[in-house]
Amino acid sequence: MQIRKAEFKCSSERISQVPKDDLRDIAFIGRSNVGKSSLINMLTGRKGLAKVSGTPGKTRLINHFRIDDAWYLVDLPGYGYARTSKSQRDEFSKIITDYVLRCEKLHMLFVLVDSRLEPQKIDLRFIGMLGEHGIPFGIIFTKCDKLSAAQLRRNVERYSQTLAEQWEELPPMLLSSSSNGRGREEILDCIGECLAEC
Ligand SMILES: Nc1nc2c(ncn2[C@@H]2O[C@H](COP(=O)(O)OP(=O)(O)OP(=O)(O)O)[C@@H](O)[C@H]2O)c(=O)[nH]1
Ligand SMILES: [Mg+2]
Repeated sequence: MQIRKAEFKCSSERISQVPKDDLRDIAFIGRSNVGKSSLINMLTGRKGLAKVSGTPGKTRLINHFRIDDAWYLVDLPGYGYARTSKSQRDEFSKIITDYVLRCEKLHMLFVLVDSRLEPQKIDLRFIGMLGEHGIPFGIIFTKCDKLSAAQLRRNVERYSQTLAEQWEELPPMLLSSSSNGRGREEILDCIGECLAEC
């Protein structure tokens, strides 16, 4: 799939403010600083479309980007940033859980994980919550430019093994680098397939 047109639509503080049309959302979530906003810029080929920062917690709202007048890419705030998670009970902020569990526009959620790290408990808890609620999701490994091919293979394998302890069927798993464009075609094709499903 190709992206021809990408435009910022709106930022929402709560799900009652998201666009009211019937275009579907493909959303990115993950720990603060994992590279959600960077990936949106890489996929759309528009460097400054989503705000990127080296400081975690940059994206605070639900940001809708309208793609080819046909669907939305959605940039969500990160989780796991110390200042926003007071206790385990509310480690995922209300804006995130409301959107992910209640927003009917959400068609597919990609959980972004840092390819350099072993499976992080907070990501596994988040993925567990998706499973409990039957939310369709895939996993995108970010910052793959920072690892050797062998390290990357090892880390992805370890992730698959960890998920296989809980899941009979593994979700789609894709590799990416916003620095060198790796994974662009595969991710867009995966999104295209998701959108082709009703
Ligand atoms: N080397 C490398 N750096 C990356 C990649 N993706 C993101 N970064 C860097 O990681 C930092 C965080 O990127 P963001 O895209 O702002 O991360 P985010 O997940 O949107 O962060 P929050 O909005 O704070 O939750 C920035 O300094 C990016 O330049 C990547 O694929 N490779
Ligand atoms: Mg961001």
